[in-house]
Amino acid sequence: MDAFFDARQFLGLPSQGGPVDVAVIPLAYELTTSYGMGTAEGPRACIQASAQVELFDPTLGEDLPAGANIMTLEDFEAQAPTLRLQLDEMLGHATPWLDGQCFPLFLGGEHGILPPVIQAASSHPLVGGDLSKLTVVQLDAHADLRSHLNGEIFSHACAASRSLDLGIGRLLQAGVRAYSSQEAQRILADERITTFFARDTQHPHTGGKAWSKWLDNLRQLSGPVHFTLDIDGLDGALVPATGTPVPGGLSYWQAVETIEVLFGNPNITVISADVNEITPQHDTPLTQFTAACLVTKIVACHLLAKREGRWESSGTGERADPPSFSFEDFEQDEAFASPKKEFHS
Ligand SMILES: [Mn+2]
Repeated sequence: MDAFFDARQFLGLPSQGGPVDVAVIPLAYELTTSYGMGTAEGPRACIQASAQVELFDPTLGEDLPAGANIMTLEDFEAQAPTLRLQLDEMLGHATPWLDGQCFPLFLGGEHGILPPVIQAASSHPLVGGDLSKLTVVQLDAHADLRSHLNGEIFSHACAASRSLDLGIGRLLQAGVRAYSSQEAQRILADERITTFFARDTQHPHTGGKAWSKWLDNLRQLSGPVHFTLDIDGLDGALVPATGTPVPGGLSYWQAVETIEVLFGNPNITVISADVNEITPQHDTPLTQFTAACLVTKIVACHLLAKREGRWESSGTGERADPPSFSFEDFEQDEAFASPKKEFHS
């Protein structure tokens, strides 16, 4: 048995002790999943699958952990009796890691983990309590812009709407190919949103042009960024066990390119990321292994950005006190809270 291998840790790498460079934070959470079940077991399955991922990243040019201290936290399991109180619990769990000292990488769990992670980012030194400074970059099959799903405003299908309601400055989405008319209207009406639809970027003849435009948008960003990767943004063939696999999605290399271009932009700091909607696949580890490969890519690109001075660490201790906030008092942005009946999905 290899003394340096620990199956409970991402990539099997035990924490080195001392200051943490990357925190891998499993959020086993599944309360509002609408179709396939099993996202609560996804983070652990991804960590197990990561044992088979190569430690060598050609862009980084060396084996992970590449001198960094990567720490994998124990599974978070919400205890509170109501959904909103559980979101508060998740917020409390996430906030200490958004201190500007380390890079937190959350593993979900359903996409409903996004609003507490975004709220936790508000106390990051580069955000300083003003979420309008934050851009969210999202890969997803779904726009996640519903006002509610079956009456639940904190459904995974509303993750992006709730992040906008919390006050983020911009939302960039790609891979989107399953959405409602109400979501299509919000994309047009809310100037903070830029959506690249999969039917354009994956088009057999003109897709390359649309994809280049997406990458240009990433290159033009500035300021702090949170990256949210719903693995159903990838083509369903790559992630067949995810809750709602959808055909016609992004290729693996498009997801990799998005990560490399994003972390390569010298004008932004990716302060945090999440990879969500991972569901264990039992007949083959394809779904969780695909997720583990992309999580590894994010870690490698973060470490490269840090090494090359593109990651503005805010280590001077200037941190805003987390604002007093509870999801119990949360109200939707009225302009987009449609009273219309939603169809089931
Ligand atoms: Mn999603």
